[in-house]
Amino acid sequence: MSYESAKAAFADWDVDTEAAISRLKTVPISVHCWQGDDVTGFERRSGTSGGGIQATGNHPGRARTPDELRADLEFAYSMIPGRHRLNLHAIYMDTDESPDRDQIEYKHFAPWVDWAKEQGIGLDFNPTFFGHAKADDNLTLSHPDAGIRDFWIEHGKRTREIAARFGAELGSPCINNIWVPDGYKDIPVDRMAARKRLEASLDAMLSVPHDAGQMRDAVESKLFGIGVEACTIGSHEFYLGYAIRESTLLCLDMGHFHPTESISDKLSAVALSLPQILLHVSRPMRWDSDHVILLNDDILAMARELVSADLLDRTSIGLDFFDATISRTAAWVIGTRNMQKALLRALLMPWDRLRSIEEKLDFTTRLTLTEEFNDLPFGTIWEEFCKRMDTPTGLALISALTRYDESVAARG
Ligand code: RNT
Ligand code: ZN
Repeated sequence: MSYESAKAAFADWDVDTEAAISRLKTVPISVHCWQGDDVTGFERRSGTSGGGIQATGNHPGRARTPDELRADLEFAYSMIPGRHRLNLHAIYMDTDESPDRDQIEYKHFAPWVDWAKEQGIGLDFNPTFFGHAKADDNLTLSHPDAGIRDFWIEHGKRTREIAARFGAELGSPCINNIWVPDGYKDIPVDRMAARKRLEASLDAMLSVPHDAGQMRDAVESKLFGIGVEACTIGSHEFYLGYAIRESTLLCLDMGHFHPTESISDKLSAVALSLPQILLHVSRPMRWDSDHVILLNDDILAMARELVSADLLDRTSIGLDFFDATISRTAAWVIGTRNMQKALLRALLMPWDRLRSIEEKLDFTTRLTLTEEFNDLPFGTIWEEFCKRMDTPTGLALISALTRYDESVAARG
């Protein structure tokens, strides 16, 4: 089908495909660096990720150095329409020095900023509270030992400073997202004490004010993790309250809730109390497994809420998945494009018509319309978008992904 006839098919429903395409161009996705190397990082002092985060698989081609990771990202970005961001974790330093987490400085990450400037992309950041001897108990900011808490508080403070510098250098606010693995494997007797310690540590970490034009704090909740089945200190209720009280962003990760709960329903609810939201778009399978996101009902429902509730301008869309059984660059490309496809579909919905029918409580027509509408030629609009953005689709995309994957297979 030609773009012109697809455009006409949408116009029959009073949907303007040009407006949808223009809007989609302006939505950046924060691509997470950690899909490129299975959450390993470039620290010289520690190894596996830990903290319940686990990438499984041994597909060849894992990026082993910052240069390899940047090369992989450049390729991935060239296959993703539009201009996006990079989400770095503190273990992705690029330096010959071996600073411990409480010693990291901007200079250890400066090469990333030079590269981001060259690429014309913004950076986001994350303190890394896992994969370290001082996180072996799965307790960091809520550890009963004040020395351990102080170590992690210092780490967090430093990441905020680095994030602010990222934002200043790149002229775009850097979101610094705090996720800690803290929790208990078996039933604790004093949840309150642990939560008070986490709260006090966060307060100490966030005590230094930073310009919101340079950096913004986000806090990420979780239901449970492997090894912390009985109690997660930073639960949803904990962080929802904290974010509202302290004016931080709330990060909603799609893998961090009970499987029958969905982020799509939470967005409009939390947005009433929070000015800005961060998403970790992910695909949980049976647990927080971080599979590559598909264009499935969950993603579509979430994108629809972002558009329907007019939340696109105050939501930062970050990705959080890592699969080591497939090409890591293909994983980035497929996942990011799926997020964009979901947004495009949402932007192409006949919202006015649907809203007026819902207001009349005409649920039959609402269902008929949404289901008939599914047959419209969304794929043709997506193809047109990719063509305008100079990005391949279909067979051309597949062969480019395969060629790149073959070119990095010898990395060992
Ligand atoms: C862990 C959280 C967290 C991490 C990243 C690497 O369950 O989702 O966001 O995946 O920080
Ligand atoms: Zn996450």
